[in-house]
Amino acid sequence: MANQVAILLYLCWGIAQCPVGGAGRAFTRDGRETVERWVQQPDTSSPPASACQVSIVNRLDCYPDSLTDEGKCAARNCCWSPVEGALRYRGIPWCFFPSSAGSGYSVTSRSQTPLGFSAVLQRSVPSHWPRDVMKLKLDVTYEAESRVHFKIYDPAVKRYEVPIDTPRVTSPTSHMDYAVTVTPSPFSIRVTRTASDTVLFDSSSTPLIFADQLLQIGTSLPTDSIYGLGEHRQPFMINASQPSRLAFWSRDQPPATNLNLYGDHAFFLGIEASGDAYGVFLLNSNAKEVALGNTDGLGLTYITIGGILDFYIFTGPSPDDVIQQYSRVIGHTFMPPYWSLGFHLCRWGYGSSAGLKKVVKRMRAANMPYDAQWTDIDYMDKHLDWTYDKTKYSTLPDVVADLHAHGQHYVIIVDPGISSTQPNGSYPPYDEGLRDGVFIMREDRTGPLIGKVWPGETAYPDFTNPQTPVWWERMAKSFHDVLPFDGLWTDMNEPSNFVFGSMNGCPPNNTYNTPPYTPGIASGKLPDRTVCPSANQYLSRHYNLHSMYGHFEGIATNRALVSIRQNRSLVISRSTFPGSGRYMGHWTGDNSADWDNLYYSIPAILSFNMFGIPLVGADICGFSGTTTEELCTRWMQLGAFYPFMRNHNAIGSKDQDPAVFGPSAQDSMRTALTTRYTLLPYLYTLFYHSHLTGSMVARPLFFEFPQDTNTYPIDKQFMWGNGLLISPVLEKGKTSVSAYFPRANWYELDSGNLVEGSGSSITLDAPLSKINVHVKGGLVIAFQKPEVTTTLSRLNLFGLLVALNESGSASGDLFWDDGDTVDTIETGQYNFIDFSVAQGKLTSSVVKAGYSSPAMSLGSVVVYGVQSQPVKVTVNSRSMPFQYDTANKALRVTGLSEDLLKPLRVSWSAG
Ligand code: MIG
Repeated sequence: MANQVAILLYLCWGIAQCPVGGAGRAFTRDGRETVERWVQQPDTSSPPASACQVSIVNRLDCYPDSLTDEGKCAARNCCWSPVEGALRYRGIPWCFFPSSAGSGYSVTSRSQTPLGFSAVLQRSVPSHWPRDVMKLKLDVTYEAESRVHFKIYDPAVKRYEVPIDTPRVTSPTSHMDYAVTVTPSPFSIRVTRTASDTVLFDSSSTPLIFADQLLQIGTSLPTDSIYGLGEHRQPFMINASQPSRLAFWSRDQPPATNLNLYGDHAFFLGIEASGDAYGVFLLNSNAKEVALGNTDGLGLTYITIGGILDFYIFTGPSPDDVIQQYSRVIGHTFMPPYWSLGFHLCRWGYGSSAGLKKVVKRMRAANMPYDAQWTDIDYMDKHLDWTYDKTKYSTLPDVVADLHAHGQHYVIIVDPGISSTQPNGSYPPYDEGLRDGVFIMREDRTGPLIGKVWPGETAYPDFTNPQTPVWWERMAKSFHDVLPFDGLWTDMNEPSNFVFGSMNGCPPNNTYNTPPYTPGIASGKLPDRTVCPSANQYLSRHYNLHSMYGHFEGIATNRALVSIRQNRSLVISRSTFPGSGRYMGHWTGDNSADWDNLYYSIPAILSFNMFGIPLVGADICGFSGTTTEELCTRWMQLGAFYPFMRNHNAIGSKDQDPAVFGPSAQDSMRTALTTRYTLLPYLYTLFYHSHLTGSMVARPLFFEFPQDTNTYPIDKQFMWGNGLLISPVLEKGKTSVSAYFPRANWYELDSGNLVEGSGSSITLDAPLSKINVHVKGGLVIAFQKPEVTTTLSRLNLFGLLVALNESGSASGDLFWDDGDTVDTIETGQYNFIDFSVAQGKLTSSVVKAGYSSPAMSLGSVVVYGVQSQPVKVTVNSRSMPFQYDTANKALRVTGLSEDLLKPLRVSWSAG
C-alpha cells in the first residue's frame, strides 16, 4: 500500500501534464496498463523544473504506439513539446519521458587489470526506468594497438551477452594508438586517438542509464560524416548533424526509408576532415535505436532494451584499417565458391519445371554467361521445406541434372517455418523436429510456438540449440539425395510470421512482449511480423536472440551444405548479424523495379561490405513491380559489379531474365555479363584478400582517397578493390553520366582511353549499351577470357591488364585455386602470384604454387599508358609481335602461352 502511494506521487512529479484524476497509470506501447514500469521508484521528491528540458536527440518516446496529443501524453505523465519545421517529419517524439539524467553514476573504485583497468560505478538516484542496476562494472581492455574494448555490465547478476566469438586477448599490446580516460562523477568515458588528439568517443553529454530493459549511452562525434548502422535504406553517408533515429530489430520489411530492415549491424565508421577514420561497434543483439544529431552539438545516442553495453572502438587511421580492425573482431568472410561469383538467375513463379526449362533454354540460346539457376517457394509441395511439387515440378530433378551437365549450379530457397499441420508421420521435418526438441518453445514451455508462414501453421527451428543443426542437416541431406542443390537461400529468417507473435498472439502483460520502452521500430510492437519475444530458445529468450535468428540459421545451413556436398557452398541469407559474413552472403531483399531502388542498391552494397559481408547484391531489375527494358539493362550493367549478381523477381511480375528482351537489350546485357566474367579472377582475388584481412571487395571512393573530402558523400559510383571505378547510369533516359575522378590516372577499361583525374566531375558518354568502368593507374589486374559458365572460363587463358601510374609503375596480384575445395588456403592447395611493373618491365613472383591442374597459362598482356610506340617487346626473353594503339597509348601483346607458375618477365622498350 505504501508502495502504491509512492508510485502515485512519483508519477505526479508536479509536471504540468500531471493529469487531473486517473493519475498513477502507466501504459506499454500497445496501450496495456502496466504497473511494472514503476515498481522500483523510491524517489518521491519532485523532479527538477528542467525535467522536460530534454534535447531533441535525447527524447525517449513516451507514446510510440499511435498518434498522440497533449491530453493523451499527459495521461502518461510525460512531457509534451511539439517539434515544428523540418524536424517535424523525422520521427522525433513530441511526447517523451522526463529527463532521466538524475545524478547518473559515479566511480566508487578503480583498479588496474593485466590488459587495462576496471571501475565500479554506482548510481544513487534511480532513473525512471524499472530495475535500475544501481551498481555497475566497467572493464576497459586494451586489446590491440588500434582496438580498445569496453564493457559496462552488472557484476552481481549475469545478464544476456551476445553469443558470437570475439577475440580473447591474453597478452598486453606493446603500443596503443589511443588513450582512455574516465571522469568519475558523473561517470563518463572518453577515448582519444593519441596521434591526432581526436576524441573518438565521449559519453559525457548523455546520461548513462542501465536499467534492466533500458540501457542508454551517448557519445560525441568528431565528424558528421558517418557510415554504417544497418540495415536501413539510406544514402551511404549518414549526415550525423541531421536529427534522425535508426531502429534495429530484424524485420521482414521491404526496404523503405527510416524503417528497420532484415538485419542488425550497429557498427559505424566515421571519417574526419583530416582523412583519418575510426569505427565504433556496439555488440548488442537486443532491439535498439540510435539517435543522431543533437541540438547540443554533434552526437549519437544508443538505446537498447537488453543485454549489456559492449563497445569496441577502432582507431584506424585509414578507412580500410578500420574495417580490417572491425573484421578482426567479428570474423572474416568465408571464401565463396568460384561459381557463386558468376551470374545467378531466379524468379518466384516459374510455375512448373517446364516453365523453368524454357527459361534455361532461352538463356543458353542467347549465349548469356550464367552459372546458377535458382527456384523460389513455388518449387515446393504446398510450400513445405525439403519437398518439391511432384505435379507442377515433376521433372525438376531432370532440370537440375541438365544444369549440372552444363557445368551450372542449382540453388533452392528454404524457409525456417516448418509446417506443424501435416498428418502425423507424414512429414519428417516436423515429426523428427518435435521428437528432437528443436523448435522455439512457447513462453510456458508447453510446446513449440506456432506461427504462420507460407505452408500455413509452422513451428520455428531454434538454431541456437545444438540439436537443431543435426536435425537440419539430416533433413537437407535426405532432400539433397532427391534434388542435388548446390546452395541454399535462407529467406524469411528475421524470423517472419504472418500473424502477430503466434497463432494465439503473445502472453499479455509480459515484459518481453511489451517492454517498458520499445525503440522506434516499424509498427512499434516487438512481436509484429515475428514470433513472441517471450518465447524460449536454447540460449535465451527470443527477446534477446531475435535479430540473430538468420545468423544462427545461416551457420547451421552452411555447415549442412559443406558436410553434404563436401565442397564450398553457398548460403544467401536475408537476415544477418555481425559475424554472418563468415558463413553466408546476403541479398538486400524486396526492392522494387524503379530507378530509386537502382540507386539505393549501391549504398546497401557498400554498407554490407563494411559489415563484413562482401558477398552481397540486390535483386537485379527489381523484385516487385514491372521493370522496363531500359531499367533492366541499366540494372544488369550495375549488377555486373555487385559482388553477388542475381536477377530475381516476384510472382506475378513479367519475366525479366536477360533472354526475354529484344536483341539490343540482350546485347547490352551480354556485354555487361561478359565484362564481369572477364574480370572474375580479379574479383576472386579481392575475396581472397577479404577472407584473409577483412578488407572490402566493393569500396567507396573515399577508402582510396581519404584526403579528398569531395569523395565522402559519393555513392553513385564505387570501386572494386582499389583499382576499378564503376560509374553507372542511374537515371531514366540518360545517355551520359557525370562521374567524379579523384587525382590519379584512370583508363577506360576496354579502350585504355586516359582520364586524368583532377578531383572534379567529368561527363562521360554512356549510351544504353555501355557502363563506364575505369582502371586506376598503378594497378595490374588479372583477367580470363569469358565463357557462358565459370566452369568453362576457368579453363581459359589468363590475361594481364597493366595500368601505369604517372611514374610508369604498377602492381597487383592473383589468387587461384580450384574454386570449390574447402580450406584450400589452410591446406596450401592454391597459387598466389605477385606482379610488379616499373620502367617498361613487368615481372612476376610466384609466392605460392600449390595448385597445378589445369595449368595457368598467360595468353595476353595489355599495358595502358605506354607513352610512345615501343620498338621491341620481349616475353620471357623472346621477342614477340605486338600492337600499339597510338591514340590511346595502349600496348597489346597477344598469342602468348606462358606458364604463370614460372616467373614472368615482359618488357617493352621505348622507341
Ligand atoms: O513472403 O519466397 O524476399 O525474394 O521471392 C515473401 C517468396 C517471401 C520474400 C523474399 C523474396 C522471395 C519471396 N519471399
